[in-house]
Amino acid sequence: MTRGFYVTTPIYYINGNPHIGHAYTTIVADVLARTARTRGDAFFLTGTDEHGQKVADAAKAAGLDPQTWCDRLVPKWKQLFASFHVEYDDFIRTTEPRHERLVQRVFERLRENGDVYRGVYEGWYCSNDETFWLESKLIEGRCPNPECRREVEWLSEESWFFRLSKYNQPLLEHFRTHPNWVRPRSAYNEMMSMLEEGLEDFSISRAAFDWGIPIPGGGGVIYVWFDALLNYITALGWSEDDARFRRYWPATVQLIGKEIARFHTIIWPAILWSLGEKAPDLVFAHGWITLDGQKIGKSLGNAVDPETLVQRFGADAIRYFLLREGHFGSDFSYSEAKIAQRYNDELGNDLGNLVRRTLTMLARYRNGLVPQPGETRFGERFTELPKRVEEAIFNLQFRDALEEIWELVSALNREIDERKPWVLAKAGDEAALDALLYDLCEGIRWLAVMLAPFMPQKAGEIWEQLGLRTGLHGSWEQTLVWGGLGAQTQTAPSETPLFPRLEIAVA
Ligand code: ME8
Repeated sequence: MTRGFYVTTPIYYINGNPHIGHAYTTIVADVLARTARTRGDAFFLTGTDEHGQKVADAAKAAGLDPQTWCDRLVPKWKQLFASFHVEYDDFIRTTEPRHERLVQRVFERLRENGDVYRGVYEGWYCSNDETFWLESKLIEGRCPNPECRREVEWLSEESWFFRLSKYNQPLLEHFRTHPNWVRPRSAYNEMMSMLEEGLEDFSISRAAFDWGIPIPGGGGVIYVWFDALLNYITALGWSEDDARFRRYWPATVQLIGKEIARFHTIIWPAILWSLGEKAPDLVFAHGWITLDGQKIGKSLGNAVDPETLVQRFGADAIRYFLLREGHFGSDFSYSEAKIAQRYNDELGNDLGNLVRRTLTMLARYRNGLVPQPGETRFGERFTELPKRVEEAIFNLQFRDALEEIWELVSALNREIDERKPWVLAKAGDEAALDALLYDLCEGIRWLAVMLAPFMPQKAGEIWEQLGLRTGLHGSWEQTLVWGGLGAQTQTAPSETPLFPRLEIAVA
């Protein structure tokens, strides 16, 4: 059976409203899934992490029981993803019966095979990070996470443990034999040194509070991370729908922010191996969007409201910015001035004007009808471009992919500037004018196809302006053959520019 492409995002804590960081990972997953769908079968999962103290505390502060709170928050998250044109295949909530059932089954399975055992846990716990810390790691008695630094509490309770130490050697081995399974390199190296330091078993039950999945047979609830990680296989129907599970597992790529790399590249594969399943092919731990040098986040209170950004710049411009601004994997800083600049220069001037100028000339010289192709100056030169763009996307180098696409944008603009269609028209060189106008329209058609994963709505608008109806999301190999645009296609230029200029007051 051929395997489908499976991409996941973290499931997000819903202790508050979503911010731009959550939109970011989900948009990246969407770009991958949309590109993968042009080649065949793809499955894209996102969702919400609803158990644990953090969510329980937020509900309490709002005077609601946790379930009611979650039910009220989830629509906001779904709305956000819809505003950004995200098309996931499944949205999982950890309070759904399908998930609770699976987590309990896994717990029982691991208890039977001895990887989950009973002991006493004593230690320092940070409820904000839902993490136990060794005393030696605390900084002045507080949580060592630089983004948190909250007070930790001493917990002492009977507990169920997961035998992580048993997987220390297999993990080291896996990291050594699969040097690209965790990217970027910085995350790989950091995880490798944790493995070299040695792993300890850790507690996976909580007796002190009850907002979680009950441990089968009693004794508290299951630790929120143990519960949450399993979402990735719940959605595939692990232990219930084997054909579906085998079709997508191991995941092609699991996207996460770098702060949760330890959970996904050390604990997660260990749990999977304990179940007899494989580790994902790739975990990519991306960098942070920062504001004034600090990670944007709920806890710091510097969160940027994504809906406001959509209203101001449009969803596709934000998608473009997020993928174009930083190298995927590295941190990058956020500012509205930077978004506005890319919007006006790259989207408005380069791309938007190219489409407008071309279609205006076509209307003037050819009644808006695509002419017969002539001798092309582009076909050969760009034959390899789609392949290079695709490769960059599947290699998660989104910035490079967009830069490659912009080579074509610039080449087409240069062609207009240098060959001056108005001069050809005046000179009555009809054959040269036909060939040039055809190349420009065909180039724009190629741009729409390659930009569709990044800017689905704008690509759709370009497609319509070209007078095309279907095929925007088809296989690149078949669609991107130079000359594919039919002569005599009636174009339908729009009055409104694709990216109306923003007047910006930049501080
Ligand atoms: O960690 N820049 O949920 P969470 C880039 N529930 N990405 C950011 C970001 C920023 N400033 N802020 C958040 C959790 N993100 C757990 C995950 S998975 C089994 C459980 C993104 O609500 C990034 O993907 O804290 C990060 O890893 C995720 O949101 C954390 O979301």
